[in-house]
Amino acid sequence: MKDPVIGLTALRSPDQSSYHHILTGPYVRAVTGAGGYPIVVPSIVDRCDQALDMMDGLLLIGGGDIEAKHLGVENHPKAKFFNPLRDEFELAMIKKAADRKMPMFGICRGMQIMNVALGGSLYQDINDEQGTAFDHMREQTPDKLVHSVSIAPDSCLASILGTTSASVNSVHHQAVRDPAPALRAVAWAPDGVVEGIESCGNGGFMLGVQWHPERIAETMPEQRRLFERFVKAAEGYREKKG
Ligand SMILES: [Mn+2]
Repeated sequence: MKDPVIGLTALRSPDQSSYHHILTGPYVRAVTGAGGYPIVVPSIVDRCDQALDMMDGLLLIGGGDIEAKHLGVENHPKAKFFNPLRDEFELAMIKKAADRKMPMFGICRGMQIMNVALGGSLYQDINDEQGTAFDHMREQTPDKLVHSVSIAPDSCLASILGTTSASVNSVHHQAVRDPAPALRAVAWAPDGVVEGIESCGNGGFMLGVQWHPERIAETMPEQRRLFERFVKAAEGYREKKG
């Protein structure tokens, strides 16, 4: 049997000086390592259905900040690296994937935009708006474990990781504020910043983490399991789809 096809929405150059639709290596390795076949999905807003028809799972990768107009407010002065086309494309993809009950996994920005697409809100800058004194952005390279998270014991996330506390490599200054109605906050940094959201009842699978499991999956089996569980959900979706 062929590997489930995982569509990863492409990263685009933040300054938009480049027309590249990029997928970086760690995501490719993490998906293939979990038994999925990764494809890059470029930001073509009017071809969402064509892309989704080819896919069994949607993986939303990291990137720059989301424009605040999607939250109905003005951009915060510290918000940066906007990519309007990518925002528009991913918001449409997430809504359509949710309608199809396609498994979704959001990483960093991917978790945030999943929450926005499904009706949740964000802190545009956690230091200014959530009030934390902790700098979640202090490590510029997302390989280092920088803070702990506590995980709801009755969550899918805890059951996948096999623990209710973990050290994570999170690099961000925005975060989920109110989870979307369909999603539940299931992991928190010590300062209360949301680091995980999910909905995995009723046969569905939507998971978002604020850290970068693709960067540590090769050395940390519990982080690798996030991809394995997601790919397994994609396999189940494909079987149901027929
Ligand atoms: Mn963090």
